[in-house]
Amino acid sequence: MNRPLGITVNRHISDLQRLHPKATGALSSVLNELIVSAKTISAEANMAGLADILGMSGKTNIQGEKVQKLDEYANNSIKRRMARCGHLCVMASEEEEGIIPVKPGYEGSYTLAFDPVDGSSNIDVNVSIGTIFSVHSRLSPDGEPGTEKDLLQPGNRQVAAGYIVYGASTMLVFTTGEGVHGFTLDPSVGEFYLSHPDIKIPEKCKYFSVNEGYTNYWDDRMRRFVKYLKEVDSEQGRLPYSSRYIGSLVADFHRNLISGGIFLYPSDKKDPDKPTGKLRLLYEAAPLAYLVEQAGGRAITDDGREIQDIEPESLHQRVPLIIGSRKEVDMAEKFLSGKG
Ligand code: P6P
Repeated sequence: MNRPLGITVNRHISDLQRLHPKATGALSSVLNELIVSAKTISAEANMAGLADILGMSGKTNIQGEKVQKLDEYANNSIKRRMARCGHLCVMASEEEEGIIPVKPGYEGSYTLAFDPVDGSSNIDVNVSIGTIFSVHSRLSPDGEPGTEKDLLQPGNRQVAAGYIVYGASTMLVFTTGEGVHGFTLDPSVGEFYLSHPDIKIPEKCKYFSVNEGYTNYWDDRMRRFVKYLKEVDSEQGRLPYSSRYIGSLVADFHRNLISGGIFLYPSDKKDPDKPTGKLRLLYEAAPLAYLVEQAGGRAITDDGREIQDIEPESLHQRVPLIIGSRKEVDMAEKFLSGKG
């Protein structure tokens, strides 16, 4: 069969690098190594449901090998591969409390923060899950191990960010500041091909995504905004927005990015330990905020701060997140500032 001459993600990355004559290729190498991990995680994700059937339940499989839960597998896969890529100085993972050093002697000029498998509770019910990553340039001197300070940088200083969504197909979506581009994995050849060049989030917002089960825990202004989204506005001839909430951040974000939508995970009073909501700044909100802004959207907290401007204070800091089509995020800001 004559396959169309698709643009592979490696070709796309080298085209991006050509835009920067002074580029050393280090960032390209970080991205290319991450892509290898994405392919292995995709293969495992497709097998995750079979673990029990294939006698791989429990902690050891029939070969006596330790069977890892998918998020543990994904974390180890990314951590081990990236520690040796030679272009990172330090990493942070949703799965690890502290900073993750790179292999001594392999220190490079970038940092990597990642959520290896976001939404892992959805694996057992076969709902799409995702890996999210964020790259910054180091602040500390080259040649030394990186520090936590290298990781605690605001989203507006990211040099790359993206996610892989493991769904009906596996897609990689990322930005290096020159727009957002989507690639679909052809598992038969193990290549990601450019399938969604220069993604722009539609101005026409079709969906709103929020867990309405927590309505009683929200601030009243948030309740009023979500009520507004569900109302018919005969003056403006507006019908209600459609509600879509998968409970898997990458899947919800990806649908809204492609079709137009707003996702909200606001502060709530359901868990006194998580007053500012459940989602993390460093490796969830900030990378998705960089992507959505590159695609023409917006990302704020529920007290009107731009996600990208927040100076992180800790690796696993949580933030409220309102992200998606710009007009609806602007509208949310109006309601939340009491003007809606
Ligand atoms: P809730 C998955 O556990 C996750 O971290 C995100 O992927 C998702 O958006 C959110 O939590 C769902 O949380 O409280 O609505 O179940």
